[in-house]
Amino acid sequence: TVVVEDDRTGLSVETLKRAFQDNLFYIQGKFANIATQNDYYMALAYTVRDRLLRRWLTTAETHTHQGVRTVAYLSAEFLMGPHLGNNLISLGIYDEAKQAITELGLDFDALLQQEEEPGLGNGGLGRLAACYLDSMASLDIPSIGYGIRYEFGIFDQDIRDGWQIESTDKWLRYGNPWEISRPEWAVEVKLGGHTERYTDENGRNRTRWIPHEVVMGIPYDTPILGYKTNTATTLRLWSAAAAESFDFAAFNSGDYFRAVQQKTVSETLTKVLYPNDESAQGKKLRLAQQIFFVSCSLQDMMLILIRQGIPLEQFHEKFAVQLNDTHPAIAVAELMRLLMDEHGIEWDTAWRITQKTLSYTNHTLLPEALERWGMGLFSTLLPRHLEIIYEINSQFLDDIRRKFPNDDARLSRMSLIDEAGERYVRMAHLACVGSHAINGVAALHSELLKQDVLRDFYELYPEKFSNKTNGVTPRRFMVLSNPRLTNLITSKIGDGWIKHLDDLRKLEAFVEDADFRQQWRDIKLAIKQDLATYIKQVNGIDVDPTSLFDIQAKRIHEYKRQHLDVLHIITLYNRIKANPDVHITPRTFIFGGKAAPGYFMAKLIIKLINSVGDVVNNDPDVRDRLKVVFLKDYNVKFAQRVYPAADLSEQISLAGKEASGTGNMKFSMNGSLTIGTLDGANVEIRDEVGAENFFLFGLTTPEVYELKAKGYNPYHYYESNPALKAVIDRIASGGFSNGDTNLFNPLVSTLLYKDDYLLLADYQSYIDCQDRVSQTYLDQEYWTRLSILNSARMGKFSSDRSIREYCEDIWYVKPVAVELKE
Ligand code: DL6
Repeated sequence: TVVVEDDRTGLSVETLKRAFQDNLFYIQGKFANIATQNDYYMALAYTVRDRLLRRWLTTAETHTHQGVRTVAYLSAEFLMGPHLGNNLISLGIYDEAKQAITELGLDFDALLQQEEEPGLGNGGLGRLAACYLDSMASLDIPSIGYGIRYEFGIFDQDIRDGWQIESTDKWLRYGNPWEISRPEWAVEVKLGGHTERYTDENGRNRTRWIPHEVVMGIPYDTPILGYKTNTATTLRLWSAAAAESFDFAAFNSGDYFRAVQQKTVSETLTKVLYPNDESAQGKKLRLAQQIFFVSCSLQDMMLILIRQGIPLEQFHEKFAVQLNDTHPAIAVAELMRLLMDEHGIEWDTAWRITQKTLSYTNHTLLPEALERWGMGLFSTLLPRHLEIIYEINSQFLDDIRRKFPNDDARLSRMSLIDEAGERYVRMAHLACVGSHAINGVAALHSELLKQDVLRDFYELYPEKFSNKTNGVTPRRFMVLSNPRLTNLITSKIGDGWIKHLDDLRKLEAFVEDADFRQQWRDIKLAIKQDLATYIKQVNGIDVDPTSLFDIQAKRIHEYKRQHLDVLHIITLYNRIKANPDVHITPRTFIFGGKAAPGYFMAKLIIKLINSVGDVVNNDPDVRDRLKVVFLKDYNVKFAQRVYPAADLSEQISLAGKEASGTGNMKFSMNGSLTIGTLDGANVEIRDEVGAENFFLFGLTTPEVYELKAKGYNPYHYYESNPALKAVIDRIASGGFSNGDTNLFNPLVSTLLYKDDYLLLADYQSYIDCQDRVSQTYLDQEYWTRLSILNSARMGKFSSDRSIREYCEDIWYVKPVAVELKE
């Protein structure tokens, strides 16, 4: 019999080819001679999307039919990365698609590269949300991600004369084949205005909000297919639109500008992602973005229940809503408002539902990242929410008074309103009070929350607190990013590890197998060679792939201490200058990361890296033993090339500052060794891989506290350490700025006289540790053993493990199998 596969669902190479050509013709409207690379990418993307749709719709149908309990993951950021390759992996047709495209005479890798990634996040927090969506779908957890469809995501970064230059990220320019808009499910969001009391038909006192403005939220849905399962969940991103797009009264009176003004103002709401990582600025538009996506999402959940005839009193039974940091924390007041004002539910019931529904993850210990909103702004934009927050606060403070009588200091520390000076609404406090669960993102971070940042809340509600150490998806960050290593691992232990990452432990059996080690090394070298080729193309710098690739890739921030890495580079450079024949293990220092556009010091660090590179890379005394490369425009797509290429991963934040880190996990999984402090998840990574397989340096968190308490004097370290002094002096005297002693002065004087992040205190320990790294790298067999053990012991850091913990301890949501009907 002849079997003809359906062009929209068939998975064979022949069918994929036919479907691709069909989509090129009927969707892109092009034939081969005039088709652009982007047309080919789109045709392939639609071919893949077609194959997701059956699973997606069947999942929705199954979940609706069974009335399942669902996780709603609320996040202002989802840093998804390109979808095409990941979807091919999840569908299990990566090789077939590659063959089909190649047989059509096209370059498959070029088509993958063609995708403009949706950069709807700044860094770790947004990427974590994306990993969690992947794991929830892969574990068959009914779930939906809710966020904002920013028209411009994180800016594109260029480097000119060593400085960061930003440009807008026009990711939607050529269309987005992965999303489907659902204007029929639009909802309205109110802003501004005032409130009024009234008595309803049952004689109850109610409040109504008369807004100044109403904005429409249009949902755009993207399928999230789990790895080799039928479950495809949804990422629903909201785009703002004017409720009334054209003011005819204004138009008719001849005021053409005013006729469209409302539309422009409304659409501004979701125009752009705020590019600040770890810093909160009380900007009106940002608060408007937060209420916008939170209100849209909560209303959407209510509509889902209403359509199914489920009473809203059961809201908390049907939805577990996770607040990804405080950006969605206004949900506490908004859920109360919707339940009471819009659906007539009494305060006490509404409050019970709210607390049972919501849970809050904290992602930062930095004081400047804790969100608070000035009262003036808050009351103007959200007058009704402020009333609700006042009432929550009044009941909350009564609670504290009962538990801790006569403790006014505690009351003012814990109040939802900061009243010392100008008044602010404290969003972390609101989130803590309105949630039934509060968690940090690594063991150390969760402990520090309890001891320090949220100590009062821990004393009041110890039962709410737990730790959920972050994880990352091995599908994107191993299978897709590192096919060579994936194939080698799979050839030895089968492919079960992709869903059960603990299985990587089986690799330990091969550590003493010299052939295996050789293969492992060959793969690393080949990947480094690829990166070297890229560096040559983009940066014009020749790097030696056999040198130690020492990589620090993450947002640029003083607490992450990229400049400590630079102090090491200059230390080595000084050794060479003092004695050109000194032995140096050849190293390539690679940096990647963006600085917030308004963060002067971070931008100056980028300039310093590039300036040091200019000198070191071109000094004949160095004899190419050291190279310094800054890779511009670090994003998810690029990160996927970078993680597999590292020998050494730099995780060198000051202890007690990095909540978790997730890059640390991605590097280590791909066989790089870590040099790091006892900060964030480094602590647990070291526990897993073994202390002997981790390069540890630096002060511990208690030592940091102690040093600061007794009065830290960075200048003392400078004066008493000649090598350190020589490094700082070389920068200060213009050694990397053509003699200009002003350029890096802000950095130098901050280090000498302030040094909040204790670089000078950690300097010697870091240098000694780096010397051990250099020594260890000389023994390639030994290094390879450590590299294998690092991968083999990373099972804990799969986001599947994190999601299982959230499901069991916080969400109480169970997997639901999805069967495809024939
Ligand atoms: O939890 C994800 C990620 C952590 O791994 C990083 O350590 C942490 O810095 C980051 N936090 C933020 C803070 N944003 N806010 N607020 O991005 O979260």
